[in-house]
Amino acid sequence: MARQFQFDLQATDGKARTGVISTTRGDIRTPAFMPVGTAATVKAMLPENVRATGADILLGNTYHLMLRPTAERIDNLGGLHNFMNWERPILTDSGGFQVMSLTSLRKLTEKGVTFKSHVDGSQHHLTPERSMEIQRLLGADIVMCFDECTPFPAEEDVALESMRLSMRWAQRSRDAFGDRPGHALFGIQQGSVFREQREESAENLKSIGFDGYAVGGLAVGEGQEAMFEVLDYAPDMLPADKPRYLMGVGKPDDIVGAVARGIDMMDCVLPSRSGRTGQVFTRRGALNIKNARHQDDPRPIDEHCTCPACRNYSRAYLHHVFRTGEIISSMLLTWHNLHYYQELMTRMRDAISEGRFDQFQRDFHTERAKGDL
Ligand code: PRF
Ligand code: ZN
Repeated sequence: MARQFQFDLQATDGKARTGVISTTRGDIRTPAFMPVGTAATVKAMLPENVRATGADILLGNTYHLMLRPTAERIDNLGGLHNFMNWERPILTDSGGFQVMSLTSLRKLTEKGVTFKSHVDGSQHHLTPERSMEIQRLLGADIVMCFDECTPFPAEEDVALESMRLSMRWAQRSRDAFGDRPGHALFGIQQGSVFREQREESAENLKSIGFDGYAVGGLAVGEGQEAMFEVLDYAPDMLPADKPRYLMGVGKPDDIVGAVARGIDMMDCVLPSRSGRTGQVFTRRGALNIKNARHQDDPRPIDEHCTCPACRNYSRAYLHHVFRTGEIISSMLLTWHNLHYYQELMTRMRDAISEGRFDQFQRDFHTERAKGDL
């Protein structure tokens, strides 16, 4: 019988890798970008349109869904895939990161976290065991360990304690997850910007054994230079034959730099959230459609882009619907941004397959440096 979760590396170029993760719900081409569907929707997009941009997998959130509409309700309605009408793979984050970034009143102990809902102030608990249960009820194909994302900056001894807590929670996550054919569990490396701590964390996770390994605790305010410094060694500490996932990253140049350093998967709210604030990404860098300089411009955002926003609408129109607060503005700009991100991933996968990733990187930076047309 074919394995139900499998990662096949197809080519490497320097540290950059391309391959395919096979799951029971379909293949994930890597390097992969996962659009964020926090509340069981990628905001402003129909699932079939998200697929049309080239996405193979979505990210969902334990934290949001446990509060509303609750994991038990989604389970009773046939699981998250059925509930949101997305039949392809879903990865769910485990909740701790969102608890720490979205709630004000919370208490962290060895057992887990207690917090007040940002929705209605009600009290809730999350532990590694409960997070595994919620992610099982949701029906996630890829389940993330329950961890603590160490805040930045952190003193070395504080970061060490935090990382070791995450490693004890990783073991409890593994034990609670059990054996679930067709479902994968990923460990999450922590250790802040400290190399020895990243090493200890990686060794710990490898001895527990996971289907994939995430690099957590980055993109938390340290800046790109410090993040790349960690990515110069952290991915190499993780097994080469398993997917490596950089959580919550990032801008297009962060993604290119992460792939160059051996990362296979990423997620970020940036393309979808920016779509709703008027920021759009192009090969020539980012621009904001609300800027008055677009109001008479008959050209598309990017004449080379094949997304519906660029094929059918002018910058002037997109500026107008953004300024007037029309719903179609969020739809079109989100579509363009997700299309841009997925096309970037395709271009990287092709460049790695063809052994020209260095040239791709040079061209990527040269184009951006030219600025908007
Ligand atoms: N842990 C988890 N989710 C995350 C992170 C993490 O460290 C990050 C860090 N950028 C984003 N999302 N569980
Ligand atoms: Zn476009």
